[in-house]
Amino acid sequence: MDNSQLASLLHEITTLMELAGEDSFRSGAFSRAGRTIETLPDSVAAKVKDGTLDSVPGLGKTLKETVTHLVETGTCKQLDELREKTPPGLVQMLRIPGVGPKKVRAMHLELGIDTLAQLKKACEAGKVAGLKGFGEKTQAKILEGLAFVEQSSERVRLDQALAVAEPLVASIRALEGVKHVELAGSLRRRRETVKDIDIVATVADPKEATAILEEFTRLPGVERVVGQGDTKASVVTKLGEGTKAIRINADLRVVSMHAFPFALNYFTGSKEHNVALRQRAQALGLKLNEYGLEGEGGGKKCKDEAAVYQALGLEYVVPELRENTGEVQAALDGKLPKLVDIDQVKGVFHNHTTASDGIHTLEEMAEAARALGYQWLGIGDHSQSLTIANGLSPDRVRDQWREIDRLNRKWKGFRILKGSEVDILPDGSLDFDDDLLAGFDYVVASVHTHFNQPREEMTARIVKALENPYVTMLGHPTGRLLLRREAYAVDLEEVLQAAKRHDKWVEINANPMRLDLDWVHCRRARELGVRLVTNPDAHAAEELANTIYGVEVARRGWIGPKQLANTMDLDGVLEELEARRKKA
Ligand code: DGT
Ligand code: CA
Ligand code: ZN
Repeated sequence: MDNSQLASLLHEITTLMELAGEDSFRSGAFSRAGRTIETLPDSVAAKVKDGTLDSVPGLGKTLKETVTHLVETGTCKQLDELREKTPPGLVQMLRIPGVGPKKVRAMHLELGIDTLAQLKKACEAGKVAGLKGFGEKTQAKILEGLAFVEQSSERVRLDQALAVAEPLVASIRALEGVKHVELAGSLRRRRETVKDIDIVATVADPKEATAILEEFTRLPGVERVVGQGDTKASVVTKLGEGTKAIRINADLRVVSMHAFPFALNYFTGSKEHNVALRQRAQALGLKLNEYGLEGEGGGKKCKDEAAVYQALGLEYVVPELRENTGEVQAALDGKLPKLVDIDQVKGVFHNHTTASDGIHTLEEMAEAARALGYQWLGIGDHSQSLTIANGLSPDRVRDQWREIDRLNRKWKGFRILKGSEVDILPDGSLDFDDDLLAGFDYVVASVHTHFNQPREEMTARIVKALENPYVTMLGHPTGRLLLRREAYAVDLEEVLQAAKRHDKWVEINANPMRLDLDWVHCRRARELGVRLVTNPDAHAAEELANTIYGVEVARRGWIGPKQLANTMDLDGVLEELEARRKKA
């Protein structure tokens, strides 16, 4: 069981406890433990096995027992009992915007509603409106929300949410009277998936807030209004059309100029980062919340977020780092890392052309890379055994090399690099023999088949591939497809250790559907001193721009420019690859 599976069981316990009406103090402990475990690079399951669970912070006696049961059996008594007594429909109802555990409980206890279908019927019959604290309006919202739940998945990918959120923010910025507007929430922190779009804005004149919120609900892309008050509006936005349309909830909060930095900071989160900031404020005798920072002499003025951190005696913490994984202490000590920036990327290694399963030619890909300001572009088409992706035979590889040499005579200060994305075969050997591999500038080794191998076998397979002297880097190390396909079972700690031992790089695949290595393990790679590299794995020229998503993962993982191989300039990369080949 990996950490994210374990965390989701803990979150499930929290949710079920809330639905059962249990004390929020008790249920909160499970959700906090889940959040902690999500951010740990080491396998908690392994800690259970070797009896070192004590090293996980914040687990009391009960939680340790629960975690042990969950790891050993996949469940625990408490979870079994909760699942037993909770109709699954109640959990689904929580996805209706504006409906929390209290409302679900009321509908369940007083109207006997157990399923979404029953809820729909009850709303249509007007029964829900009659419940204490509900009313006609709430009932209508629930009906609309039901349609939303039917059409939306629980979380959406970062790129999908940004595609909706960025134009939305630009439109709000253009509204008359709006002073500042920023994305907040997990989207601003650039998490790989998000639940919704959080936006915070401010107006010069508080009387204008209502008008701004009203205009917001009418912006293009807004499909439906979920709720609208004096300071906040919630809408459902729509991306794409027909059965493939994606619906994302978006909240706009309008606050006063004075409160803006505090509100932006609060709604950016994460929740855990906020808690740590509040503790820091308390230690200074101050009180921090979404409205301001209060001391003995009254409220402090902060002109922006940086000033808020300054008032707390902290270095400014960029949103990507706000996960309470040590950033507040580092900010206090003046030891925050210098993070890599997209402008520092000089090239990318893992891209496809029409020779395998890409849709643009070598030359088209190269021109697109030049347009992005890159100094070099690595091509890594698939290898021979991957026939579904039109993998290259050794002869076709040599044809491609000749074509690359020909093209490379055209440019000054720019080069195409000869690479391959070579398949790691089920036994860990590579899909090309060493003689051919020696002829490439570099080699990306990736797993594309036999995803169901047991964990030990998969780990050994990848470690063996990393032992090959011609392999430069490991491609998409877990094979996950966000919200679609789980990672294959693999011990990333062992893989990272092997990468360290053999001086190999590990890819952060920048395709927004993948984003593996994930940020948690980037943190671990950083500790181990394993060099990382981000690659868009572009199958079309425009996908080269996806590199930004990989850089965001690196930033969330505290990675600086030196540790990301993409920041080498043309001379640097040629020298580095030459040195590696000499060693091989
Ligand atoms: P998401 O939407 O699940 O991808 O993640 P977030 O972080 O955007 O979470 P969301 O949308 O529920 O709330 C946005 C921010 O608001 C969150 O990052 C921190 C703040 N916030 C929300 N609820 C609480 C709370 O109960 N306590 C504290 N301290 N902060 C909260
Ligand atoms: Ca959010
Ligand atoms: Zn691949």
